[in-house]
Amino acid sequence: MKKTAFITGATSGFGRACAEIFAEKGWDLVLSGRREDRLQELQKKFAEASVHIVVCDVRERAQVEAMVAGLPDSHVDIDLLVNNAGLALGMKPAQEADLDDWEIMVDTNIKGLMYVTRALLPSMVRRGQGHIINMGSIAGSWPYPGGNTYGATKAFVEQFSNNLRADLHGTGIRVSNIEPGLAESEFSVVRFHGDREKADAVYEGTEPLTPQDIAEIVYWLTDRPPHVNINRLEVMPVCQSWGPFAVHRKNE
Ligand code: NDP
Ligand code: 8X3
Repeated sequence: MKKTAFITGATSGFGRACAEIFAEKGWDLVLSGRREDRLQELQKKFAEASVHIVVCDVRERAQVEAMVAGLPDSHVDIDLLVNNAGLALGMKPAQEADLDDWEIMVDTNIKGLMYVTRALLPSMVRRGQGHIINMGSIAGSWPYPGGNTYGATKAFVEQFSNNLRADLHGTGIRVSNIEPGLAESEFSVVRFHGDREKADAVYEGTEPLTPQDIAEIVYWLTDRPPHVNINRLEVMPVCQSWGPFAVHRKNE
């Protein structure tokens, strides 16, 4: 039976890699993002698959509602939602950070994810099937200097995922939260407002996760037997682990 995946943030990084893997596996796709040229390019690239593209800024509730209300009959039954659209902006300490950056992260990573989920859930519940895979982050569990609001938005994603599972008890719908660590995509270029040198420095001398690594995990989650729900899955590259607690000393 044909299945349909709805992927937000499909124009780059993890979302794009997910689109590739699900197209290869023969799924139909709904791909969304703000950059229309990239969505069109993907639609051409996956000519073999049935791909519906929608330009949508997930921060805009009316746009999200229109996107879901406007799904064509061929793509209306969504088996998988990959709530992936998201971003980090800035790495300054809280006392210096730009409040506009904070608001954009809250509007995208929290409110956008809420809007898309709320719009798609009723039809999943009606059909008694579906899987929501949210893109959390290690930053949702582990604090680091400059992580402030970004980490807090991903902590929301983790707890929202758990609470969705509680609400969806008995419906047959699965919910998973993936929590990746260091991964190379456009993430750091966006985080540093287009400063490619700073972005490249994040990955210098490392072997980070790739979007393909994450897409394979997303596919694997969907490919578990229907009675199996992976609640959360944290993944880091081998080159990444934890540091000691920071202790400020009087002579510093
Ligand atoms: P990219 O910057 O490569 O991709 C981000 C995607 O999100 C783009 O397709 C972008 O599309 C979309 N997006 C951003 N803002 C909006 C918006 N307002 N409306 C609609 N779409 C939007 O980064 P990644 O692929 O790395 O990130 C994907 C997710 O993974 C994010 O949620 C991120 O927080 C998370 N993550 C990333 C990690 C990393 O190290 N890379 C690690 C852990 C989690 P467009 O600009 O076209 O709208
Ligand atoms: C992205 C991972 O460690 O840069 O979510 O916050 S990290």
